[in-house]
Amino acid sequence: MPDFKNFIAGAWVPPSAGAYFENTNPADTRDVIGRFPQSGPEDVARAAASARKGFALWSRTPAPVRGQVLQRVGDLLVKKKEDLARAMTREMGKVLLETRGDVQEGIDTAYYAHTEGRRLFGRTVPSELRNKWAMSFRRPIGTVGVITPFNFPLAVPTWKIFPALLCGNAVIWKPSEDVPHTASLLVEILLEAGLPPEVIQLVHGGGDAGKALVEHPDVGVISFTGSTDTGASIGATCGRMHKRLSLEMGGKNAMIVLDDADLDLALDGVLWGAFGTTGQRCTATSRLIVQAGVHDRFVKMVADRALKLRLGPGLEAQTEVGPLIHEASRDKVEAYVGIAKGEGASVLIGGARGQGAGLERGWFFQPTLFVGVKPGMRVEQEEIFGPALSVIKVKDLDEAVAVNNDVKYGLSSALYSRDVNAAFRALNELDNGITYVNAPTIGAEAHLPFGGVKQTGNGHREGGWAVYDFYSEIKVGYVDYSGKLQRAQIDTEI
Ligand code: UN1
Repeated sequence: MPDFKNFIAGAWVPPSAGAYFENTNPADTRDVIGRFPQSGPEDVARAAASARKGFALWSRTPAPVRGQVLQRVGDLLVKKKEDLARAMTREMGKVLLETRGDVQEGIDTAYYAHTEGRRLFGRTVPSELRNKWAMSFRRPIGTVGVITPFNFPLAVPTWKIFPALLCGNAVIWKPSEDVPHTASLLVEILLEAGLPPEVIQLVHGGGDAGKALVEHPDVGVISFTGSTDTGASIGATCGRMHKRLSLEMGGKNAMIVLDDADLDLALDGVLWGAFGTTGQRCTATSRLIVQAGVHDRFVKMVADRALKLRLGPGLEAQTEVGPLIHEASRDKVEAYVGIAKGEGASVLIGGARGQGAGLERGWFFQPTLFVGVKPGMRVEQEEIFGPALSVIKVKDLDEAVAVNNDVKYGLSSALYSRDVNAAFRALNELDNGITYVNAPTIGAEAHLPFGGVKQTGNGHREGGWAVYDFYSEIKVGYVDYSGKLQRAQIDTEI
């Protein structure tokens, strides 16, 4: 079994304490991908010292030149797309079609970053005084700590690392313990593309490594995607230490289906939204809010099709739903089946582990439909992060909006209707960072801002143009060429 290493101070190195963890295939736990470093504060401290040097060099490199490195990263991702997708599916379970999409999202993010190197706009504005110039521009910040989840092992890290690099920062990356192999492959690509080695540091490990990164005084910026609980403790530390922080956390995303919807279209949408990635997306559809007139018919349509979804290893061509990431995750979904029943909902389909040939050694769980769910029940309020969908019946759009909004999260939502007035009302009234009309809650594109309201985040956005604000400091410059003292707000002409 191979031993993988950290990448610190320009070299692949073993962890300082000599401890490792195993990384296994969630579809077949006999398949061990390798042992990865269990890092701690010492490794993080070495990474931070090296990142300072990397930053000194990289922050002075012209942004268009930094962009060219990211262009080469994009080219390498294109070239290696299939191999990466296979490694990712082996490591975290989702079907190949989806890991290819995950790599594509990284490619899109790389090319966006490349061209942003020739923009990174500041603003030049008129001064209120004569013969004075007023402008703003962007400066790199320093060392950015990036902590990423398992479900998009490539795309989500690229959302953070690529703009952070393009803005001229150095990065220390602590990927999820569930997907360290993809992380190692991506760092190899960054180096092959010509990124100066000390600009990127890869520190594998679990909570200890993450905590050391968040607490390190040299790491002034933290970007985290993961659970709301972990985000809260990171937030407490960053608040105390006055760090810049971007949090992307849970969701309890709803699809609303009105009586006038194209039900066949909504059916394709809900299956993809709820059971794609085995429900393990922060954008996954986990509530289906259906208007009374079509409720019974639509629920039957969903149940009939969901029953036919083929569970299996993501590397097999016929598989539609892969395994959950690990045992604790399957236990959690299983526990929610008991919780749903205890609260008076019924399990229409699924509710059990995957059974049958080829499913014995992985963390498979059947697509599950909870019906008779009432607003306020735990399966209606809490993020399950698995293939479980709660169905809620409502009388009209007003009630649907109220149900959608009455959760602590606010990432994504979807409305299926043919009524243009309903569509615009949904866009305006649903409390989410993203609303889809006649499309499922998943599938955000890399060049638009991504993020949620309420407990989903802390006000920042990833993706698109917005993320560049997070990774750069705005500096303002005034040049007075009048040759005399001009006092702002005092020597006024009006
Ligand atoms: C996530 O689940 O953390 O919109 C990200 C989507 C994907 C990204 C999901 N493009 O579903």
